[in-house]
Amino acid sequence: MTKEHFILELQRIGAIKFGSFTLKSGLVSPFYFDLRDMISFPEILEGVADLLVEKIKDMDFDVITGIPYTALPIASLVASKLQKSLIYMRKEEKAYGTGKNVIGKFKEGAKCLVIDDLITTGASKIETAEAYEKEGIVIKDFVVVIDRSANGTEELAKKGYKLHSLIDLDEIVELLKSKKLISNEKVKEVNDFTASISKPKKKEKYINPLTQKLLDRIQEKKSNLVLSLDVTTQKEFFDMLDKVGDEIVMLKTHVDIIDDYDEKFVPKLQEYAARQHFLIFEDRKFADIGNTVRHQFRNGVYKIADWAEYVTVHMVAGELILKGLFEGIEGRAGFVLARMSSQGNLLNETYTRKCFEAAKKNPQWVAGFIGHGNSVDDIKRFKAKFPGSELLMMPGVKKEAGSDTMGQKYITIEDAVSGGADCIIVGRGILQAEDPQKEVKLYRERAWKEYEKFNI
Ligand code: 5BU
Repeated sequence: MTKEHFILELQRIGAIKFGSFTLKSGLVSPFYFDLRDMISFPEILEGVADLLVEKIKDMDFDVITGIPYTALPIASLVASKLQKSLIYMRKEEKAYGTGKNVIGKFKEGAKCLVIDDLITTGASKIETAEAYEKEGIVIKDFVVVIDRSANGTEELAKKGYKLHSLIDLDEIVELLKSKKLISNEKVKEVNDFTASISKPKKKEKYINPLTQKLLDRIQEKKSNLVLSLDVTTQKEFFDMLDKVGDEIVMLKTHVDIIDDYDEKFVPKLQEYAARQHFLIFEDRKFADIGNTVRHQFRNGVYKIADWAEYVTVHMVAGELILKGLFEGIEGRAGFVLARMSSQGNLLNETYTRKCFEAAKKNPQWVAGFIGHGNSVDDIKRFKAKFPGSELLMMPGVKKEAGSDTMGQKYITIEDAVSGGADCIIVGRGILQAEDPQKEVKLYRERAWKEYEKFNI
């Protein structure tokens, strides 16, 4: 069956209608699509399955799903034709029995192609993808029979998904117009309607003040380089700062590795920060229950909350860690560890998603995420899922990709920033260089050059 024939058949069986239809949203639409009854017409079902097979046969996926109910029988036929496994997610929450949400067999990390009948706004596609991702399934591509959306492709792309459609509204309208099956007046009504719903809604985006502070400092200093000053004596620490402090936007410390830490350390650090105009980030990686981290942050020898504007936070103990840390104090925020750079780390996709959910609920306490990736695309997909305007802070960066002997993995400066890293975090790449002063300039320039391409 050709595409044209398929469209005409849809019209014949009443799956495509032009007239005046009140939608769930209250809007009155000049067209209406309903593919549910297609299953009762075997030749049409067969036809659409063949067209879909042709469309997707070269795509990269392990399993296929269809969104219940309408697309499930279609996906089933397509999967069978391609000899791929079918899985699906129950539409109703299951509160008893096995508790299994996904029906069918798949491996953790399986790439799943999603088939649906229609796309209108893209919102339900994104929900579906997120539900599958919660189950350890990777979603990249959606295929729909009819794209009736104004900007579904863009909406999905924002979240890192690709939309493929068999036919779109324009094709249907054009064909029916050429066959004199709809009037010019109707065509105009359709065009007016799609134009009216595609107007972007203005929504003020919340920006955490500490996110804004870092963004401002990046612009002021023309640097998105964070130095990870992992040395173990105060002398080494401040000698290095003398050489490199002017080039960096932020200094990352591990205060607890300094052998001769004493009460003079923090005032001296603050004096450098003011003079060399960098922000302070203690990479403490808080991970305990709220009450404990509150003390770890505010009390003890280091009293980190007194001087570190940013700290890293693990989400393993649950999102209330953010309350424990930041409730009641001004001018402090966390970078949530959503992905790590070390080999074999246990932060899987489900965990990463939970980090995003926690940040979405507590935007006032999250300035950004720490993250890493295997490739530019991987980082882009990761960043597209950030819930708000959080920044991506990326460690594990060097001039050349590689690894160390204790599990650290490195990607290049250019890959990090072009993938979407707002700041790169560099330690040994600079600290162990023969001439750190020269090296810090090189890192700064290379990262900034790439940053300007994407952010100015
Ligand atoms: P390096 O010398 O550039 O490898 O140092 C990287 C720093 O970033 C080091 O202080 C780590 O503790 C920190 N880091 C990291 O490397 N990877 C991560 O995923 C996180 C932090 Br979180």
